[in-house]
Amino acid sequence: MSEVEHVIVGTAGHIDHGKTLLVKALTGIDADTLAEEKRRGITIELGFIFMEASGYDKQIVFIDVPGHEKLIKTMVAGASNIDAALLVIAADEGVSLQTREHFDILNLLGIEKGIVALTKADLVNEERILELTGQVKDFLKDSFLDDAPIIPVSSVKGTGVDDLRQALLELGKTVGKRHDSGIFRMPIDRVFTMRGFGTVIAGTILSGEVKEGDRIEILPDELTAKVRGVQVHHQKVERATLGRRTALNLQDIKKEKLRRGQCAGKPGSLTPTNRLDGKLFLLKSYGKQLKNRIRVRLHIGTEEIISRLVLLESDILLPGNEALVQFVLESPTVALPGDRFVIRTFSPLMTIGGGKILDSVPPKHKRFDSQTLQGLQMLEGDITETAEQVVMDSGATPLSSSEIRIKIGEPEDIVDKTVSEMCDAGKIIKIAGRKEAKYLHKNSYAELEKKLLTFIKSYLEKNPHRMFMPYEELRSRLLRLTDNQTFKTVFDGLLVKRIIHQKNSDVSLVGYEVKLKPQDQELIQKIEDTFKRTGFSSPLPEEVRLKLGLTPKIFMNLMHSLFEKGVLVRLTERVIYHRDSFEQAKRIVMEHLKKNQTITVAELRDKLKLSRKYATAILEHFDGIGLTKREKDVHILR
Ligand SMILES: Nc1nc2c(ncn2[C@@H]2O[C@H](COP(=O)(O)OP(=O)(O)O)[C@@H](O)[C@H]2O)c(=O)[nH]1
Ligand SMILES: [Mg+2]
Repeated sequence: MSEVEHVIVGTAGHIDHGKTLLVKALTGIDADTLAEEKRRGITIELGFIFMEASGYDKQIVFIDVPGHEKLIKTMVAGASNIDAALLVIAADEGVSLQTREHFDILNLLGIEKGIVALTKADLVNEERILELTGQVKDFLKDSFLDDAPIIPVSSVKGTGVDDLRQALLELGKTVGKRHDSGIFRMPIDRVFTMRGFGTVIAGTILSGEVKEGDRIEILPDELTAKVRGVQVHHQKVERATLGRRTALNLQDIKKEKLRRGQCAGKPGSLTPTNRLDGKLFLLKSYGKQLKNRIRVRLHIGTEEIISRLVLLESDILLPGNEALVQFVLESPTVALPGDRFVIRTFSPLMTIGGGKILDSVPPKHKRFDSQTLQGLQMLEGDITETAEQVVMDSGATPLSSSEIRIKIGEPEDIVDKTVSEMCDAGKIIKIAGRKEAKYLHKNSYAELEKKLLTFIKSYLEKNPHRMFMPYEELRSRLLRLTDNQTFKTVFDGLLVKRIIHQKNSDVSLVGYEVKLKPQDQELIQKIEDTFKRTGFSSPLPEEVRLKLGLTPKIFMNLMHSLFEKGVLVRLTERVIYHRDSFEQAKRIVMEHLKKNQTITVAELRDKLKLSRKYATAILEHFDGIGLTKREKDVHILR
């Protein structure tokens, strides 16, 4: 059963124009099942009615919405996910207040198909039908219902009902497949308890699928529940997919925690937000200009939220115009880019506009900020632009293909392809070296490169005697901005480009030279001379420092630059040689080893006529750098 595609048709029209009776005439089923609905003769809740049609390979499902002006909220919730509209206009009354409002809402929600039924045809004559048909045509001019069939019916007498049913079946055939991001999402439009079935949520699946045993999340509350059972068309099924009217029996969750307006989704796939960015169209019929920060009712999915409307690019919005806006919500919700919304004013309660969500988890924006506006305009564009904007917005935090997918709500294969094209085009940069590749926008990447170079530069400025910055210090600075893998990628990139170079555990800028003050230059020369002169019997560093009368800090800096240049070689903490003495010692040890295969500390001591301290330091240093190795009391070539 669940294999059959659903065509979801929402009724629309003024109260008492005959929507509910028409659905009953088409299906034999009364949508007004509540006792209150029966008593008052009006629709209060959303009704879902399946139309049986033999030999038809799709399933028409009606959502019967209330027409009462106070129940527009319910109407929007019902109409937000429909494939087509059945606009009902009573032949005797013609186009009325809620006919207009419902029609506006259908337009704002981006509904693309529909049929018009002129109900209560039995109450008027042929002439009136012709006249009304003309009026309705004018009313629908240039809208999505421009070419829609207009069919007179009488639900009481049954005339025209077959024609209408036939037209609906034809229309159903033209409804294409819905766009699927592959990730389960279902705005909840009803919550109830069913005898023997427990707590049930119902809705239309917007994307992905759900099956028995799945864990789902209820948002924005971030509650999880387990799907005990799935029903489509009153039948138990194993799974339900995109576009199906679906009822889910939940366990591990209390009924009191559930309500219309929440959204069921794959855990972790939707992020609750208190802000939404969108493009808003203000209805011409509103007739007034809109000011910044007015409070509106925002209808999105099956939810209604009170919200401040921040105009991002102008001080006022004129009727019939569009603008980029940010909604500041009074309670959180979840949405995805591309979702449609409708806004209504408080008093009088009136639909005044609607549009499309561009960013579903935006930061707070400064108004009139050109970068913000540009970014939003880009989100309005095609998928490549949207994906690029998403990566750009993420800054120094790289995103994987699946993270990008979740943010833009597009199918896996399309996103993967887009990502690899953007990567080839150099718009985004791959951060390699992890299980899942992640990507950084080229601007953020360039920004990190710049930061890295700045860190090295400022280190070298602060340490004028040093030619290098310790690698670990650079790394820890970068890690305040990004993760380790990104740091490595940026660092290696600069190495390859020969902008920086690395020496052991130090890094510097290629071509950087220490420019010392003349007096420092002089001191350095003095230190060098001291070590050169003393040869193998070099002094303790501390002795040199005291002799020159330097502070430990200044002395250390000067020594550092001698080490960096390789003028001095540190054998141990206390034994330092000039490079000439070091090379000479090396030659002597090597020659001895060639002749005798082994050398001991005592042998070297006698050879160089040195104290044991120096001989030990020399051999241990050679062991340390892997030239020799120690075996018991002798050192041999490695
Ligand atoms: N004579 C006549 N009455 C109708 C027709 N359709 C609906 N009605 C009546 O109009 C009233 C409102 O109908 P209902 O379906 O509840 O309207 P809704 O508010 O649009 O759902 C009811 O009393 C119906 O019996 C029709 O085709 N002919
Ligand atoms: Mg009704």
